Amino acid sequence: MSEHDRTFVMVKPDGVQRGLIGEIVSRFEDRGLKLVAGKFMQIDRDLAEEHYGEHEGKPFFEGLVEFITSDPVFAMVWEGKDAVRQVRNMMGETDPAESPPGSIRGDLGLDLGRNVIHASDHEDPGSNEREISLFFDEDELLDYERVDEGWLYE
Ligand code: IDP
Ligand code: MG
Repeated sequence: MSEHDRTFVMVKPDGVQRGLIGEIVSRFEDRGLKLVAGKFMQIDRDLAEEHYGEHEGKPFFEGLVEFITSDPVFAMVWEGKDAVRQVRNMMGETDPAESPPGSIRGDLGLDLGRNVIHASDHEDPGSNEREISLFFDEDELLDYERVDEGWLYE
């Protein structure tokens, strides 16, 4: 399994409130990615500031922290071949308006500040591991085989 990587994904408060957890989980399951951890939780300010630390000082930072801590989120870890890049491609661009139809943000969102989902960035190597360890303990990451794995990979 060493050629497979893991990525951190989160349905943001707008996605939870709009009843989109199932839709979003389905897309990753259907793609063949494997769910290895999941947690329904409300993020506190410390965790939010650390998670979005790269954006500290930007004009949208305070609003982003307030939004992400305002209501529950669904945090997950997904595993698969090139998972970090595949999930970013499925997610679309940061702005839903720039996201193609067929992508999660392009199908389910309209506004930059309410873009439904977070996923680790393949252009920021190591962000996946950093984000996974911020949200999950090692023993919460489950190691198992999906029954269809033999048909998903050559
Ligand atoms: P990403 O979520 O596509 O990785 P980032 O640039 O890392 O995008 O920004 C993190 C989050 O901050 C975005 O998903 C979005 O919710 C919010 N954000 C980014 N830029 C803006 C902005 O200009 N106005 C409002 N919110 C923003
Ligand atoms: Mg980002």
